[in-house]
Amino acid sequence: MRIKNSIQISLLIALMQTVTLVQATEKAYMIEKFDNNHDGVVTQDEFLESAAKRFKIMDIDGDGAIEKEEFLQRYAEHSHQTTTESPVNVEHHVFDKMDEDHDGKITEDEYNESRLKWFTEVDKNNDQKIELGK
Ligand SMILES: [Ca+2]
Ligand SMILES: [Ca+2]
Ligand SMILES: [Ca+2]
Repeated sequence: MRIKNSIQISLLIALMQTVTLVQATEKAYMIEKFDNNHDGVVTQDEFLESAAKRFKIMDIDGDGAIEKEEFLQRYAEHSHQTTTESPVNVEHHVFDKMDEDHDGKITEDEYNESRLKWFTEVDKNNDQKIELGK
């Protein structure tokens, strides 16, 4: 009984450590990508500004929405340039998450909303800033 409990506890601790690690990595990623003025902090303004720019880049045919083909094409180009460690099929998952009404395209509203949601999730202390160690 005692042994079983301690195994459960160590599993729980391992799980919590993983979650913390994921959050720290996510913050580092956001700071690397969105800290436009390189002061080590990503403000909500900086983040949304980058999001708007990114939306225009992703919308290859300029019709105001990111179709899945556009998304996958840009994603492939991007991940080819920066990293080869991207988990398989993560781009499909990301697209589906952003395409809230599931009509196969991400409108600018859907894009901004999902970006803002992401920012709010990472911004745990709700000061509209993302910085490491907080
Ligand atoms: Ca900054
Ligand atoms: Ca488009
Ligand atoms: Ca949609």
